[in-house]
Amino acid sequence: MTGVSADTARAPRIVVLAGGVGGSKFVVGVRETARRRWPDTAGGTRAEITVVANTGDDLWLSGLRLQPDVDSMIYALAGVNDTERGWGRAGESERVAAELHAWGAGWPWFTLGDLDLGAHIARTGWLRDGATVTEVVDRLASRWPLGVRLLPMTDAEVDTHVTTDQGRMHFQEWWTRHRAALPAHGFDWPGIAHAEPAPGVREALAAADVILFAPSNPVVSLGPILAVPGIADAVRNASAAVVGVSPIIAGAPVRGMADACLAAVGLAATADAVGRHYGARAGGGLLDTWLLAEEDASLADGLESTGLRAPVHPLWMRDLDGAVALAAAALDSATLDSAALDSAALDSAALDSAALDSATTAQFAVDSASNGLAVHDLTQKS
Ligand code: FO1
Repeated sequence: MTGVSADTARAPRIVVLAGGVGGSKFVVGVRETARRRWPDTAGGTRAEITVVANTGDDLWLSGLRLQPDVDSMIYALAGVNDTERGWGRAGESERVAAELHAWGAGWPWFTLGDLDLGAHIARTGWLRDGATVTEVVDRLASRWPLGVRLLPMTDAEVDTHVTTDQGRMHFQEWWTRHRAALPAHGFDWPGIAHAEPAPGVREALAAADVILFAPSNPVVSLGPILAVPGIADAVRNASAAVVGVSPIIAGAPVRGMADACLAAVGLAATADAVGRHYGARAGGGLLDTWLLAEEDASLADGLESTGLRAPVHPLWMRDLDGAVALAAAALDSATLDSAALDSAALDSAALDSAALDSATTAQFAVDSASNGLAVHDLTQKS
């Protein structure tokens, strides 16, 4: 791989599919990596970063529209997030929540912070005025200089529901009230079969140089994004390198309760099972590369036999340095070798070890029926 001179080259177009806390931490790492590798003159980056956010976690509560993953992303990129709790605003107070509970309104197990409520009220007002979800997300994201373009996966309402032993309920009730401990048998997103990707999503994927799957919950964060008709195909057909980061390390989710979600759709909580679930593009799946944790190095050979590249890196994002190192490893794993691209920063040892040529990948092509991702299968336990 050879770099090209900075004055004729352009910085890469990076698209990240993301949801949840893991997704927002990873995107912060991608932004910082881009700032260091492709700096502009104003302290930002010349790279174009588009984040496609999960909106499957969204809900109506006390007459307000909540978008937890969109808000987590905005708060984290703005640096106003509560890093201990993992959701909501730092320095939050709960006076309104106490009043709601006293009135018997809302869900007693689901706390709406006072600062956070400002976002929900603003969003609901704009939606009631006729704005689309894309327009609302754009307005919310414009409050702070986030350094990325934030798009919802769709403008349609496709809130996740869970089928459990105690009936069907909204995802947030299962996740927050029951801490994902109620045995679940599947997830569904009413109306998603007729949803369309939000304006700009297909175009961003088609124009991307690299597409990154954040280490987000594969079932309820990236699952809904990929279940919006047209998005999985746009990833499959993209000219970009597609790199996923495992959210599972040594048989356990990095954070959250992804193991319960995986069990509900009949998948093991292993980096191997999730990598095979997404599948290699060489075999009709979605990924070229699946980044494994060092703890899972023994899985690499098996995954590579399915046509995936499976480089091994530290995957923990304990702080900004960890998130930057992970984002850098993900970008290094992409073969950004277009002559028009400023790839000078991509000639690291990690890149050299990770990047096999496409012929090598293609020779591992496997039967797409056994390996390709069937996102709609997530609706049922197999
Ligand atoms: N998570 C909780 O565990 N308890 C809560 O009371 C809670 C409130 C809440 C309010 C707004 C919001 O945007 C997110 C909130 N979350 C809460 C987080 C959320 O339930 C999930 O962690 C995400 O949807 C999963 O990505």
